[in-house]
Amino acid sequence: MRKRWIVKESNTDIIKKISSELGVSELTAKILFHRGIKDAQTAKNFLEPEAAPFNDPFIMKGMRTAVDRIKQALNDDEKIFIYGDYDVDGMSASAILVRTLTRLGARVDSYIPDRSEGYGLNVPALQKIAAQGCNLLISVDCGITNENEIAAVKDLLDVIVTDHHLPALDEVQSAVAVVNPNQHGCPYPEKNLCGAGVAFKLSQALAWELRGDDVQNYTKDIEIAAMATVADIVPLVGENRKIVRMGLREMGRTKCIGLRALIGAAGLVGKKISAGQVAFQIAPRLNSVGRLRTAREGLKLLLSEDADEAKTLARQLNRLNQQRKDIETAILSSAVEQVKRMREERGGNLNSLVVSGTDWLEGVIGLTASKIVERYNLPTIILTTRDGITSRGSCRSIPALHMKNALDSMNDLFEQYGGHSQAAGLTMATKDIPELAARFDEYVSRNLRDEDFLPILNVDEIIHPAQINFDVAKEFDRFEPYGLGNPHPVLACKNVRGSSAKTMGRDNVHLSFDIDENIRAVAWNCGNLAPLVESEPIDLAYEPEVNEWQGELRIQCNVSSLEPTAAEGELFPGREELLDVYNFLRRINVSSNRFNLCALVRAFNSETGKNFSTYAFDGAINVFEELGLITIDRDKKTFSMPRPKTKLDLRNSRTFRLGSEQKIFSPPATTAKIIPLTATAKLRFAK
Ligand SMILES: [Mn+2]
Repeated sequence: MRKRWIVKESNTDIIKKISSELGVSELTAKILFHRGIKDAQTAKNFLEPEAAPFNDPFIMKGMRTAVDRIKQALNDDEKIFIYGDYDVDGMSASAILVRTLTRLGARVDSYIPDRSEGYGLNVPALQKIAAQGCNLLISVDCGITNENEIAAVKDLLDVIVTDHHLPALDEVQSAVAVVNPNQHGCPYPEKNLCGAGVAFKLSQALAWELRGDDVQNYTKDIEIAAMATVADIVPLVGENRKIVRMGLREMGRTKCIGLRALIGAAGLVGKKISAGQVAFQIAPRLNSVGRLRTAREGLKLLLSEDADEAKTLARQLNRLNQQRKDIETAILSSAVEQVKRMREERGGNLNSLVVSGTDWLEGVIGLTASKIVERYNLPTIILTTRDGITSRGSCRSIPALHMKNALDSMNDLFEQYGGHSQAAGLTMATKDIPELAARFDEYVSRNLRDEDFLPILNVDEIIHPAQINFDVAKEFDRFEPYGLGNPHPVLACKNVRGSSAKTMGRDNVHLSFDIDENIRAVAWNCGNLAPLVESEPIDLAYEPEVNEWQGELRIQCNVSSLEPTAAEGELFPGREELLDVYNFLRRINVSSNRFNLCALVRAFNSETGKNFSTYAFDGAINVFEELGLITIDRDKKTFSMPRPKTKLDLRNSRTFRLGSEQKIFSPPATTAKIIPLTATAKLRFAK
């Protein structure tokens, strides 16, 4: 699918000012500007979060009262319970407080509900905890919506709520203290902390109060807080950025035996760990145990004092994570199968996707919905039913469509629903799913234009890789860690010439090539495009990185998007040409089902004497895919050509409509704008 490039807007004066005051390149200043940074001090705090101070935890409303009550519990040797949540944030927040209080000499125990008990505090659990002789309960990552439950056990238990979620309408009044930067009237400046972040701040406050530990130097368990901050997908800006940057640094030498085992199970021992590795390799392992078994096992790991026990637990998590992946793959392939049938039956013209199944794991359908959106770039709802009567759905959207508004327009169909612009959840009667599918599709088609369905590539700067010098590339390191609120910078350039393309990795899935002879580019999962890079100009999005290669430092372009460039003046294939391509594909498919785009273009051109660019040929294939005339399995690299089930109408294909209106061919080759850099390009191979 062709991407729509949107170059972010900037302000030259501010960029020049940041650049000169901070001594960074204008490119770096521009990327900072695109992250909402408009002055040199904020920019400095962003680039050097370690040097920026922690906020004083006692600014948080309720912190003083909470600390005093915990101090009293320590003095009176009361038994304290930590009550958490079953996701990574909840497990981590629990672990941080248990570890802190244990260090301070408290008698402390913990409780995490099962998914079947539901999220947050529940009365039976609270009563059971009180019956174990506990006087003080501290909630982490939950509790802010549980006024009723806290009131119900008021005579049995003192409750301190620590949370980061937005408060409900009826505020918590029955708790001894409420610590939540998002509660009404809390002056704490950092509103984006996760539950474990709040637990970490409480630990800082307790250590200062009871041990006189300087808040600015207190970083115990910061690596656990960092893991949760990444996993909970809160913005990695402000104090969160400081926590994650410092926590990632500590991760490799963590004193938490369980986390060390987890890092080992993920195969990351001795490696510099990035936020991405936490998000995709470490956190999912902890998450799976909460999804498939009980989060108490995850917490047990984080609290383990025994390396052998921790290793055994971490190995179990590996197995569960594999199981979760298998379930995800099964749901995904069944969903893809449904999309394929819908395309064939409707002859294209899909504006949205509504797919459903029986006994699909509720904890997994949200992940699947995200993958489906990634693949088709259509607003998607995935539903699952257990009893056949009621279904639960997970919704994911594309930027042009506000999902919550779409659901509002058909709220008569739902028993329950909620969410925001890009994600939502719902519960409804299974029998109404066909009606949901029809009305949702109609809503989307009414509200979106064809070009809204093109995936968007947000570009920080149009710049040719040869213009990136060594100094500038080095500055890119300082943007890490990446995550919500701080995406990878995207540099892009059209009409680039590549050479010396080589495939690498297992099954030759990855690609490396040279730009301008001496700039190395690496494109993951693009191995099949090696012939394209060799023979035609390409459109690139990339991020520069400095790395060491054969003892020499050099710049590498990490390619995030690689597309064929349209030849200048070339038009989108018309009806006749599409028919030629279609007949060619049918002929080929009789003897081979191998799908290799570059090889197919060559064969087509030599067989028909035409001169199709890869871009035009790929456009034609997109049209057939949308119309259900071709099914491509991009993992297996095979294709099949089902017989059309409906009368063919090319105008049912969005790509055809956009193409014939000349809305998807790239504009004439963009000449990269040159921006002044701090040093000359000669430095590229500096040692
Ligand atoms: Mn949370």
